Amino acid sequence: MSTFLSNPLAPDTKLGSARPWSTSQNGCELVNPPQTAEALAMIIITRPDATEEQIEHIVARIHDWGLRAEVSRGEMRVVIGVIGPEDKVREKPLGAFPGVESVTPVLKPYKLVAYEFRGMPSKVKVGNVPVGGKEVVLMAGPCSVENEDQIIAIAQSIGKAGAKILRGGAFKPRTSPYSFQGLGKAGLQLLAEARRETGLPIITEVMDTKDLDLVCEYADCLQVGARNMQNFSLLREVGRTRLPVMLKRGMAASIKDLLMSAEYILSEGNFNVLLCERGIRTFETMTRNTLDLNAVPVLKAETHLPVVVDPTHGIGIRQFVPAMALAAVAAGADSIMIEVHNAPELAKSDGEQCLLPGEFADLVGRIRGVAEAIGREL
Ligand SMILES: [Mn+2]
Repeated sequence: MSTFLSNPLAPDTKLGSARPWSTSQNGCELVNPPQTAEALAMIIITRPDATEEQIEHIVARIHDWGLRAEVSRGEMRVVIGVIGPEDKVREKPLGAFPGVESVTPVLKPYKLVAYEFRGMPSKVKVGNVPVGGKEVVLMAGPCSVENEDQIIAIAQSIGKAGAKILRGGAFKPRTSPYSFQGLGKAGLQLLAEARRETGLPIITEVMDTKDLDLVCEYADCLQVGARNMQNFSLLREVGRTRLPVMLKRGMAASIKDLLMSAEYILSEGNFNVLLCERGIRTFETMTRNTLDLNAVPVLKAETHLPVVVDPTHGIGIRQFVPAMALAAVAAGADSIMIEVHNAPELAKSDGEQCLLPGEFADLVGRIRGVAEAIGREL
């Protein structure tokens, strides 16, 4: 049984011609958008005694009708998500199939990201690392990629300490246009070199649709930053790739806003989405942001997508990052992203909030303790 996401809007559903720009070695390939934005999701839950033939028959019929099916297999039951134009879905007698126990429309404004749509948590694979299972996955690395020595040294130390994914910004969204903006393509190349050296898959931010093709050539996971959470044209474009996407919550966005933004990505056919809580802006001034850990259990209940917490940006002060990382694991986060720098005083961005490699290694041991206490592992 696999809980990995298959893609119900896969290109084999004959939706027209391929887009011109891109296939890369990293699986960033464009497929075509779904025919209608007004999709309805209907959830079919099968009976515990439903046979494999009955399930195959249901899926085949859904395809015959020009609708799409997403099959999730649980211990006792199979959940089949049906997607298509509302008028078309409603007229089909989905409850008439042998083996069906219930048919329910997803009434929430978000459909494909809703927990009910799969009826179980999803795993998303970043490179060869599954996020969303029993293991709490650590992502770490510098805020910005600065030079070869820096990124290689940090990648090696975080890998040795137990991180499974390397982060690093090549395109940096900065509050000031006069601040360091990132190395761009050279930064991506350095990340790829660090991946070769360490075997760690890489996550890096894409800020603009015009850079997407380039970033896709290098990244194992695309990051859409907090400031771009409602950049809908960017969301649609990353939704047309097949790379995993980590979507960060905007600093003034509600949990529902985050889910609706994720829906944009899934509606384009890319189900490989991670949601990231990274702190919201409140009246508080003692910390950079307010890390909203409420979002973790709420998201885990509302969506099947894995949840990442970024305590570094959430609190913004090195000394307090470990406490919030531990709290995030306790709250149920599937992954923790932490900024680490080997010489924070020289960092071109966010030096005041990144951990030193030794501090990170120390934190990993404590995260393991919390993970085990709540029945998870590292
Ligand atoms: Mn940063």
